[in-house]
Parts: sequence; C-alpha cells; structure tokens
Amino acid sequence: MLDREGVTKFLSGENIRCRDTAKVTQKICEMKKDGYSALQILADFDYTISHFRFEKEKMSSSFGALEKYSGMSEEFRAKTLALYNHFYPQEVDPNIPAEVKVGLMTEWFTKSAGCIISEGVSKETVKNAADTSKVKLRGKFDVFAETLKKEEVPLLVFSAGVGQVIERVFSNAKISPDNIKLIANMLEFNSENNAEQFRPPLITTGNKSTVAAQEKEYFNSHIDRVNSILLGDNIEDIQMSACVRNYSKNVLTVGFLNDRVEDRLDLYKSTFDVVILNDPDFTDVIQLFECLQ
Ligand code: MG7
Ligand code: MG
Repeated sequence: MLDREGVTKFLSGENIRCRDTAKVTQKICEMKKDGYSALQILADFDYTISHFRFEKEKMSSSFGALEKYSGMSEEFRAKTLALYNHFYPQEVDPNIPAEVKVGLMTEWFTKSAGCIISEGVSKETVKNAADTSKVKLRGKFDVFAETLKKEEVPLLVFSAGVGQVIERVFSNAKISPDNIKLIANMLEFNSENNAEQFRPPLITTGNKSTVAAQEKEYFNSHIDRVNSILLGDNIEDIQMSACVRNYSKNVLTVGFLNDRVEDRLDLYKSTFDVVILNDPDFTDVIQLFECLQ
C-alpha cells in the first residue's frame, strides 16, 4: 500500500514545487509496487549532489575547483575565469535553443579542458585543488549514499565535471564507492604525471544522452532496475533518462533549480516531475526515496 501521507508530506515540503501532483503520486505508486530491487538512481554531480550556494556564498563546481586553485598558474586562472564569465550565463539562459546551446557548451568545455591539459596538471595538484576547494556536498548526501548501499540500490553519478575532483571529494567525505558508478571527464596522465588528455568522449552539459549510448555495459547490467530516480540541476540533465530508455518503466525526475529561479521555474516545472528550490540538503530526496519502499 502506498503511504499517501508520506507522499503528500514530501510533495508539500517548503522547497518542493510540482506541476502535477496527481501524476507524480501515481508514478510513485507504480514505482513502489516494484520496490527497491527494481530501482536505480541517476544523478548529476555539480550543483545537484553538491551545493550551488552555501550560507549565501557561491560554491565551486569540479571544474571551478581547478580554476580557483592557487597552485595553478595566473594565466590558467585568468583564462578559465574569462571562459566561465562568458559561457556560464549561456548555460543557464532559458532563451537559448537547445541545439544552439549544445554547440556553445562544447566550445566551453573543449576550451576549458584545453587549458587544463596545457597546464599539464599532476595527480597531486588535482587532489590539492579538490581538498582546498569550495566544492561542498549537500548535507545528508552521505546519509542518502549509505542508505542506497544498505538497500543495494545502485547510484550512477553521471557528470560533465572533472572525475578525479569528484572522486577526491567523495573520498574526503568518506562516501563509500561501493554501489556508486562514476561516469565523468577522467583525466589521463602520462609517465611524467602530467595530465595528457581527458578520456574521450568529452562529456558536456549538452551531450549526456549521446554519451549514455556508449555506456551500454553499465545500463545493461541493471536491466532489471526498471524504475529510476533522476536528479539534476540543468535542464539538459533530463537527457540522463536516455540511459535507461530501452527498458525503463518509470523515471521520476527531480530538478534542483538553483539560479535564475524566477525566469526558469515554469520551464523546470514542465520538464521535471518535481522541482527543488532554495538549495537545500538531501532531506527531500531521502523522503522521496523512503516513499518507494
Ligand atoms: N563548468 C563547466 N566548465 C566549467 C569551467 O571551465 N569553469 C567552471 N567554473 N565551471 C565549469 O558539471 C558540469 C558543470 O560544471 C560547470 C567547463 C558548468 O556549470 C556545468 O554545469
Ligand atoms: Mg550540474
């Protein structure tokens, strides 16, 4: 039996917006019938698992961790910051059509990746950048990850960010890697310990569905997990549902809306089943997860 009270409580949370509560309640009901053994989680990392703002201060993305690190050259920091100032506003601009945005994002990520490679960063530099960065995991993400592990529900972290920064942030927070699969931009180092390239294909904000097609092994190994919870903060994160398209019954989509909130709330409400405002911790997501048991 669906605990309607639990669902109602989740949907009426102060940070939650939902365009069609009847439809979402129905979806939760369907998913609950199959239970945790048929569930998997697909989550973006930057500004989804991590905070966009924390105590009014803007936090860093995994790319931002390198951009801001004092161990990088002045030139690198200036160049990547200029790229950020140019391209970030385009990333969150709801008026740029998707097909135009994907090209802009490819340009940004390619240029930024190029700067990291020209800098020839070492593994230690990446670790130090992560350690001193303002990449901040949302509160209770650790609780959520532990619960998933206990319930044997697989978590895919599918990120267009820098893989080694994410790994380090997780390990610093004692997030157990069991049960978590990371797909992200992984740096590859040469014998002198200098970053030589990002393992292709370069993942950007706009191409997750294309990349998903090349990660068939993971998705095929979870073919019995016909229900998914998708967590993202960019409109394009919705593309992660393409990962499970071949066998999926239900994808419950959750969008964290962190920036340009007024301009984008309608768009987010019509794209995601549930929208989370105010950059909160993982309490709402945990509540949703518990509705599905
Ligand atoms: N993001 C992507 N790139 C950069 C960059 O060069 N600098 C900074 N500060 N942030 C960047 O996980 C992907 C997220 O990382 C951010 C190339 C984007 O905002 C993107 O959503
Ligand atoms: Mg993100």
